[in-house]
Amino acid sequence: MKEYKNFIDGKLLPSKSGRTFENRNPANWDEVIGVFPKSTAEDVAQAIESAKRAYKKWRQIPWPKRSEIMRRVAEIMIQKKEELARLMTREMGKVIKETRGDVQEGIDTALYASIQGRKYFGYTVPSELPNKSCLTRREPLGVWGLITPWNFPIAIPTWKIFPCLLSGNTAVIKPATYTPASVGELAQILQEAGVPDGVLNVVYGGGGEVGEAILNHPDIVGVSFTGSSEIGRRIGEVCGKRLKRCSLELGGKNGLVVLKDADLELALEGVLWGAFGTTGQRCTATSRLILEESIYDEFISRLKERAEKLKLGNGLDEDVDVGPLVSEAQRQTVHSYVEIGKKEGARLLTGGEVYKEGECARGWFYRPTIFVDVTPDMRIAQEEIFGPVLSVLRAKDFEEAIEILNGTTYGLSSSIYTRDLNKAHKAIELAETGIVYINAPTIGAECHLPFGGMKNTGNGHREGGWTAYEIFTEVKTVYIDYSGALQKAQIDTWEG
Ligand code: UN1
Repeated sequence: MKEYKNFIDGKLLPSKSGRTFENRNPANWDEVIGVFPKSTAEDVAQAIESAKRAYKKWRQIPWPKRSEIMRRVAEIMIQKKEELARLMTREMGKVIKETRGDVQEGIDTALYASIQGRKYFGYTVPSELPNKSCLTRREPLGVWGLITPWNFPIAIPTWKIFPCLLSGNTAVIKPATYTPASVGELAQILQEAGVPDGVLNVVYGGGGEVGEAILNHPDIVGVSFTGSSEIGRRIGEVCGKRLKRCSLELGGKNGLVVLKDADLELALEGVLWGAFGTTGQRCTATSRLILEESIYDEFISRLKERAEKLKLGNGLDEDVDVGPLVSEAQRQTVHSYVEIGKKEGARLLTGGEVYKEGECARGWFYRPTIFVDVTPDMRIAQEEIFGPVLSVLRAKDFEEAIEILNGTTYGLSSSIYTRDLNKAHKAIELAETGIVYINAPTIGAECHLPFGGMKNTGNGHREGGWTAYEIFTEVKTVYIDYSGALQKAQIDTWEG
């Protein structure tokens, strides 16, 4: 068990409150991973103060130089990949193959940042007046608040930290209380790679105290948040009132459509991975399966058989397919949705219960669960469950499938399995989601492409790729007049 401290101005400091909290292994609740400071508004203010001081110098370091530091971050992460993955499996529960992928996503994001600094282009634009040039450049904003979730303990923090810092901002990050260790280790890697003191600060604790303190602090210029729509609304409200920039990455109720002409075996594998990978705890998880009527019975019987073969257990075991849920509370939420589904009249095809065989009795395991005969108005077809629960709906044809697909308040990811090129293209056009997959499940976003959703999934920003840099920079428009005379736009003409 390791004792972690806040990371402020390059130093490891206890919380001024003297209070701490534990982080435990969801696969074996007896195992304590680490002890963390329970920070207060005072700790947050100190972290913001240090980020504010560091900003003055950091923003003036040329982008390509900041990029070099990001390359070193990637190199250290490559060396520590296995160590970080194992720690992540212990603190979060997902299986080791996936935590290796999570770290890899962080490495890829650092490598992307390492080239972005040399190619983050502005525009040069002709002027309407002679002897005058016009251009745009992108500038950092100042000190950011980054608030991250527990389901991708390294990847999502890196989606925010790396573009934020590369752009010349400084930051205070509050990782989720279920997975604080991954960000704690990441901060040490950044320091080792040469990120100057105060550029990244880490404070630990709950949203009510630490999150609110970050959000409400007048020196925070923007907040980037990934988590629930409920908290997202609260953050948006405060940022709106205070005119702070705000990027929100919220829930999903992602649908996967299988049309009758699809490769059913391929679709089956996609559904299992999309619905039960990460124990269903992804914002992009496949939580609705929409089947065209004529394949419905065959597909669900094959799906049941395959889902029941998935092996549950401690994610450090390479043969395990599905790890535990992150916490007891999460397991209770999942189970309460199972009760809701039953009451609503959906038919439980498999699962629907806690799994406690052998060593799993010490963890928060839940059987992969499938409800069939779900109708679009049911709560299990509308609300984000964030667990291994799949709702299967029936569609009479392509048109109805798309209507069901779009019939939720969320709009993150969608997927269509078909061999019909025309239908695939029509689905791409009609899907009301920020991400669309053809013949692949709703998960599997790559770090160099925009990531985010429509409708209640967010507020229009996109993380990932070049678009993440739009979140963390302001456009500055520059006019350079080299005529030596006063020229009046819209009034003077080129004839003089
Ligand atoms: C999330 O769903 O919470 O697309 C993030 C994926 C990952 C990131 C998912 N690369 O599945």
